[in-house]
Amino acid sequence: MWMRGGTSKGGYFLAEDLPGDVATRDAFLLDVMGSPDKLQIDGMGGADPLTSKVAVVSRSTRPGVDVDYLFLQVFVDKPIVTDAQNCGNILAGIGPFAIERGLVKATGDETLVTIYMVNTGQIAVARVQTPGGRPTYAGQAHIDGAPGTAAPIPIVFRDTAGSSCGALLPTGRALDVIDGVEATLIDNGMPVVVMRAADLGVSGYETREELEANEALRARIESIRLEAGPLMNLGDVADKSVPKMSLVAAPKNGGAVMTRTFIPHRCHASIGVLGAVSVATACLLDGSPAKGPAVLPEGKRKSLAVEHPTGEMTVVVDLDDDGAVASAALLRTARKLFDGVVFGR
Ligand code: NQM
Repeated sequence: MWMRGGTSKGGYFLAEDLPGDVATRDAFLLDVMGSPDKLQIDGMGGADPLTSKVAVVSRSTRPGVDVDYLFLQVFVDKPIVTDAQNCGNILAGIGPFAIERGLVKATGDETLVTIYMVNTGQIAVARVQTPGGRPTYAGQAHIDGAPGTAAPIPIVFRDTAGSSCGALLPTGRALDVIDGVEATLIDNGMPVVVMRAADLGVSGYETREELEANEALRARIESIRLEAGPLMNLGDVADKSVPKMSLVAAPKNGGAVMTRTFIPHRCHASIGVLGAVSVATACLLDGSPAKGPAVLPEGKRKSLAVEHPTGEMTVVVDLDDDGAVASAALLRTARKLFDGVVFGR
């Protein structure tokens, strides 16, 4: 099934429909997407990392969990399929897909789907609209970065700290300096290097296209990323899609912080879901370069609008008694686009 999940798009497969052997599976998925090729002309991919994504879904055997979701990023211009990151946008389609495929039974007008995210070993709970026992995609919820409105799919994340890096702050500090640039190396669901845009010679309010055309900036960001990878317990990240690189500035539209995020080579048209959770968490940390520009509300439950090139994504965080983020929630939508048979070579 092809679906839009949040502000991403990709192929959703039942695990049993894909080759069990990983090398054979990955070769098939490269063919399906048409990679490696900048245009992905010979496949289904949309010539952008945001539209070259795959979800592999199966019934879960874990207690209290409905389905297991493995996310695979298929590189556009390299023959790489990686499970080294999670994706909270593609996650938005998992609940409806699982119900459509009969892995989960609808339980009334709304159905809670508990999802184990295989990449990072964490749980997300999605609330899917199921009037008459079937998922509906029509509704009134709007998310920035996707046109129009659709049925709301609120998602709650628990235990996202240290998803891939083993700790929220893998270096043990909220502030590191790499190549003279102050950064927070953080993982609250997604490994992200958070830096002030101004420290990299840009405002943080540029368009995606302007930033992507800035070769010097991209080279500097990549060199910082390659140094940050091992510091974040990610090893050599030359061929990985993590860590993401987020440049922050003061909010412009009444939100908490402005962002421009490289994922890691293209600049995101908006921001990833778990990427936004990680950036929002950095804004709350004393010592982080993100805290200065951020505008933070009071209280133990904080609604943090993470501004991005096409609007904002609101992350609702609940703090524990120590002021640490205990859980995060946000709103996504998804849409079934196509259901059928896709071919390899
Ligand atoms: O951070 C893009 C996206 C993502 C990832 C990326 C995501 C997340 O927008 O949870 O959703 O950062 O590669 O789909």
